[in-house]
Amino acid sequence: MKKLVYLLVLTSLQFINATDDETVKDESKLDKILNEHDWQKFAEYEQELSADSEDKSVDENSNDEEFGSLLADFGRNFNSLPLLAPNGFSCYSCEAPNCSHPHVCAGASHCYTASVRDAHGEEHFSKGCTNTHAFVCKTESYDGRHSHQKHGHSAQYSIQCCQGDMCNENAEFPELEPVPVVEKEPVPSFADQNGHILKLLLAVICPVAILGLLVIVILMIMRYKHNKRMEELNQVDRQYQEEMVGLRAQAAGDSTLREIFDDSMTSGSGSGLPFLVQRTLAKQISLRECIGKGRYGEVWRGVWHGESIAVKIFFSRDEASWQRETEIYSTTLLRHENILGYIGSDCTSRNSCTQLWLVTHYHPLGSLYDHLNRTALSKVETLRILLSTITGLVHLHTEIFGTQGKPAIAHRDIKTKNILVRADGTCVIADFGLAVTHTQTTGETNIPQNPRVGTKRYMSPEILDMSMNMQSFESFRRVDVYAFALVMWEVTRRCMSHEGVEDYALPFHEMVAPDPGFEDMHKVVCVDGFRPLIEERWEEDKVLSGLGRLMRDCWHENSSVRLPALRIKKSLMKIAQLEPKLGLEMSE
Ligand code: C9U
Repeated sequence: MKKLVYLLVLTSLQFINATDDETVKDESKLDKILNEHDWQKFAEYEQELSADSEDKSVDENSNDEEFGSLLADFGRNFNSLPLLAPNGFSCYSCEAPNCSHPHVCAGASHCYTASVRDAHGEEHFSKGCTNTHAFVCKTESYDGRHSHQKHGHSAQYSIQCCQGDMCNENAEFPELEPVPVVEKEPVPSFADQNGHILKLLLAVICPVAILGLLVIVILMIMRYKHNKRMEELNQVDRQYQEEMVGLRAQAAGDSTLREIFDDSMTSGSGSGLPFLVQRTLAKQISLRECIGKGRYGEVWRGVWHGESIAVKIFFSRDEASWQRETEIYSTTLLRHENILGYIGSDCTSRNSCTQLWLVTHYHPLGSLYDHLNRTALSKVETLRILLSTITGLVHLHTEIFGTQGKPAIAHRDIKTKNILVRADGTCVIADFGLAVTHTQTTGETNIPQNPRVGTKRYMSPEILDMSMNMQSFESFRRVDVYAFALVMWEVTRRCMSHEGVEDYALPFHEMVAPDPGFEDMHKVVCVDGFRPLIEERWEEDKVLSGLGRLMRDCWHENSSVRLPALRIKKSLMKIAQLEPKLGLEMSE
């Protein structure tokens, strides 16, 4: 009997397994039981199955179709097992495969007569007792039309039950239908499964690999471009340096700044360090604190050979300014006490970013703008600032002939933020990123290609109304003079007299916003013709009134009426003579 039920269960579960992936593990379990012919395990398995079926019948939502009609029968009928004979029936019992050795079994709820054709086509006939009526008797016969998921063929069976002592004794074995032709359901082969995995991997790996490759290519292109740009910049740098006569390679090693500068002053026509020293400048400098930030980039105080230096780090978008400033400092004799002292330029690559450095002397008092905001000035201090600044401007504007000469240079961005205050109260002019040069002998005016323009607040009327003659170098000088007049106004406001002093203010502070546009400035300066206010207090003071008159002559609407820098310097010296304390100190 057990063997029969076992065969039935097996064939049933083969079907279930063929339709439900989750039960695949049960199938292998049963396969194992089958192969081992272990009846003990089978009994346990039968119990397990009964329990499972009970669970499923409790679940109202269980989908019978999913489990096949067979399981539906199992589930529903288990709960309603009829207990007809309290002591059970006696049945005729004979074992599969050919119902040999008949005997009598007892205590059955039903007697059964069964025919089974197993998955290999072998027929088994048996009779016997059963108490799992629902499991055995109410099971529909199975025609084996569904193929086994693994083997590709299935078993058939038919079973008849009866109730009554020995009711199955003369019962015929139920006939099984002929073996159906079943289409073998394709079982994916190992190679097919591998193919799927391969396809999946390819679908994931390929895009990732392509993306990675693309990123690498882009990075390589960027790196190539960056290196090329660096090479170009180095080329520009080298070009300037090659123009220096008698260039001498010198190690920065143990020399002090002064020794190096003294040497570089006598070694060529440019200012700053010898080229080879400049190449390693950035590596030798330790940046200490950021002392300025702006559209141009940043300014840092650094330490080089134990001395403070200023480092201007340009944004790479303002490369033109770095290039121009380096060019101006390198090719012209710009070493002057009122021009910011140049040490060198370096372009380095940090984290694949081009860093453009301009290294100069460091002035602890900062810019004139900072200084004026901080302190009110005595007349001596005022005149010292103005005289030293105009002296720097005269030097710039003047062409010097000869081997130690220099072209005339117009600054184009004179303002208090571009003037630095030395410890002795004199000033130096900085920022030559926009400078224009002119050489009389060739008549050539060199205007750099630079998208940057001067500071709008300090723009002269002829720039604002675009009437400036760019062909004439003199026009550029006059633009500087106009801007210097505004600087004079800012400084003079901070000069104390008996009547007091004004707070620091930027020119046109009452008329335009903090960052005025070109149109705003044009309206104020050209259309309305405004100029900064000459304070009444100034009229009461000889020096201040003199300065007032001078600035008026310098910001004249008609640029040709404006005084040349040398004339301004002379006028300032005349004013300085009114100040006895200063008269003696001022030379030249
Ligand atoms: C920000 C304008 N600027 C200042 C300096 C430069 N630009 C510069 C120009 N070309 C090449 C290199 C640098 C500059 N600054 C100093 N000294 C300095 C010291 C203190 C300050 C600013 C500048 N402070 C700013 C306000 N906060 C306190 C510190 N020396 C040389 C050049």
